[in-house]
Parts: sequence; C-alpha cells; structure tokens
Amino acid sequence: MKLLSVAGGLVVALAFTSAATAGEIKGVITAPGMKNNADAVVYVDAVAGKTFPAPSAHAKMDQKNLVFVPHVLPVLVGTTVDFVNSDAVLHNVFSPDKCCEQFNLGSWPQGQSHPYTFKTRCNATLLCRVHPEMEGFVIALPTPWFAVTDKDGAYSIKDVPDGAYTVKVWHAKFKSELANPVTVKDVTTANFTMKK
Ligand SMILES: [Cu+2]
Repeated sequence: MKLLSVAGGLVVALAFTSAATAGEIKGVITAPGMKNNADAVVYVDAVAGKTFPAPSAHAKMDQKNLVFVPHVLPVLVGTTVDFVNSDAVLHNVFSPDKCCEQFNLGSWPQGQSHPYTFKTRCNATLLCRVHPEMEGFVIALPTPWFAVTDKDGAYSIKDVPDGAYTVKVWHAKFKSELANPVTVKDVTTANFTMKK
C-alpha cells in the first residue's frame, strides 16, 4: 500500500496486488560453433488478444567505424528506427528482405540520419552498398518483451506479467528460430541451445 498526495490535499491510496506483479525471464542461450554466445534475440511471441502500441520514441542504428552499431537491434513492430551515419565517409543502408519492403534508404553524410518504420514482424538484414563487409540486423517483434544476449549468452527480459507464453530465439547464423513454452512466475529461468 502506498499513499500518494495529489493537488487539493486529497490522499489517494494505491493498492498493488500480487496479480499485477511483473515477472522476469532470464537465462543463457548457447550457440554451438560460434565464437561466443552474443547477439541472439530472445523474445516473447505474440500473445492472443493483446496488442502493443508502437512507441513514439525512435530507436537508433548507427554506422560507426565501418560497422553497424549495435550489430543486432530488436524493436517492437511499429517502431521507427533512425539510421545514423557517424563516419566521415558515405554509407548506404539497404535490406534485401521483403518484410521491410526491400528498402534502400540511400546515402547521407556524417551526423545525418534517415528514418524507417518497421510495419510488420521482420528479421531485416541491413547492408551497405559502399562497404560489402558491413552487416547488421533489425528484428521487429510482436511484443515489447525482448533482449539480446551478451557474449556469455546471458539475457534478461523484465516486466513480463506472470502467465504462459511462447519464447522464441533468433540468431543470424541459425536458419530456424527456437520456440519453447515458458510459464512466467516471478523470476523464471529459461535456458536454450540453438540447433543447426
Ligand atoms: Cu558503409
């Protein structure tokens, strides 16, 4: 129970019930054959009857020192991503993937950016026509409950309401995503191994 003073001298009592307690999904993703377990995207799949409004805040994908930063950027479907060029050289951003309309955003100089809104569920590969070795990913997801693994494969998805979900794992080097049922109650551990 928490007391909140509001204008006019009223005191409003806010009760927080345990039913509203948000849980957490955490664990370790193992990616066999990779140099480490980084850059897997762990996410809660679409939940029947639940929609999530697109955030007004933009996400950011940088091109810096000739690499996409971050290498993998998960966002909620509907999010606008600002593609930024932080280098003194021209870059380009395009994607061969139909789920993002095979966009080619063109080129722009250092310090400028170009927005693109991801309208559907999408695993978008990002490439640069100027630098063929450059590769990055935007993963547009059906829920805001996602995380990217660190080098140890560790991830944590916070504020997931208790309940039964399908948790999926995407990794650029593995053809198919993992899909596993996970029942969340408070802090729930879910470890997965990618399969060739
Ligand atoms: Cu480039």
